[in-house]
Amino acid sequence: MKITAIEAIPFAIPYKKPLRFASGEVHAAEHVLVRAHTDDGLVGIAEAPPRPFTYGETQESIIAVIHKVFAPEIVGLSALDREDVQARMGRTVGNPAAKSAVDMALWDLLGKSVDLPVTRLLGGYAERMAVSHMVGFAPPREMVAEAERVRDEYGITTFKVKVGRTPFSLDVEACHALREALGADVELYVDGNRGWTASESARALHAMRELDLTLAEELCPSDDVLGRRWLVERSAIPFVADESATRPGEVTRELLSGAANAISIKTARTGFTASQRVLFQSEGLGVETVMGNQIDGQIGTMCTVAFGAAYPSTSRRAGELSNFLDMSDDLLTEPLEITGGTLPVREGAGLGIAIDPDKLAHYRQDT
Ligand code: MUC
Ligand code: MG
Repeated sequence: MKITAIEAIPFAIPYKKPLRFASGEVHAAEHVLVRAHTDDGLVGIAEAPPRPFTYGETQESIIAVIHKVFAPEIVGLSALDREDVQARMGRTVGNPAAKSAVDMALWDLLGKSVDLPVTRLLGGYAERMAVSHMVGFAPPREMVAEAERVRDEYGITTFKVKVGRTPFSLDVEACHALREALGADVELYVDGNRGWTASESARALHAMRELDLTLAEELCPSDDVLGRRWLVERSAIPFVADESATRPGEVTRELLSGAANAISIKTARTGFTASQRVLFQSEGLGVETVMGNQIDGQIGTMCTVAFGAAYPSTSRRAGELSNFLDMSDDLLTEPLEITGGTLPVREGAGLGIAIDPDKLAHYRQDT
């Protein structure tokens, strides 16, 4: 199982409609397909979605760091040497999506080598994950129409509403409209992507206190250290750290400093190996986790399902697994299907997915 090559292939798939939120907007999935090859002919795959506004990575930087820094360190190791791979990639700071895609491609290889699904190797707890849908910025009527369509078409009943606009009354109005239209039976929570100050966040939460929101995520920046602690102390609902807690050390810092009391786990930025560390550390500290979405395509979504379904605490609440619905197409031979508001794990070896060569030829940008 010696690693012989790591490929990083840029591809671009347009969105049917852009996703807008406080820290940016996405119009196309300009991602990187990572393929790890071994001397026994196996190929492991994963996907890296660059989010420059959150982590500073671009499609170009992901390809460069994989080809120029990580591949030379990793080629020649066994695909089983995952901790050695982690240690070698860990010498380079940052680059979370690039590191994660390499890690998950190696797990896919591992599963394929023993003919078992990755989700079973990780923990094998559940067979499916409930799906939470992310509703981006739009006039309230359009946000309501989108949520109703997704509920009616896919059976999804959990919604994460993007907030963080100025004035905050725009978002308060949208959340009220969603609760009124969708009724009491759906779960609603909010994500501000650091768009508000602590005092705006407090006022917005107060204005939405009747809406039975279950979580508030990154409403204001964690660099506003005292303001954020003040806000979290007063919040009646758990405050989720997402982009402020991108690795185990940051998770400890955010939780112990009182800047958050729940953690978003995104396999796109902590792969499987570091996501396990973040999960076990969160469980040990007694805080809830949510499986988040870095606006992944179907490959990345399958990675989130494989990890989230593997453990009781990550499969307990709905995972953010539906952003791929906004894409006009994808690369898989067998597309993901959300039914009854859930996505099943795949039974096949590794991640249980395969790339359609014609689709890859069509969407890749390096030929
Ligand atoms: C989220 O939860 O914040 C927006 C930026 C990003 O990296 O992920 C999304 C969703
Ligand atoms: Mg978030």
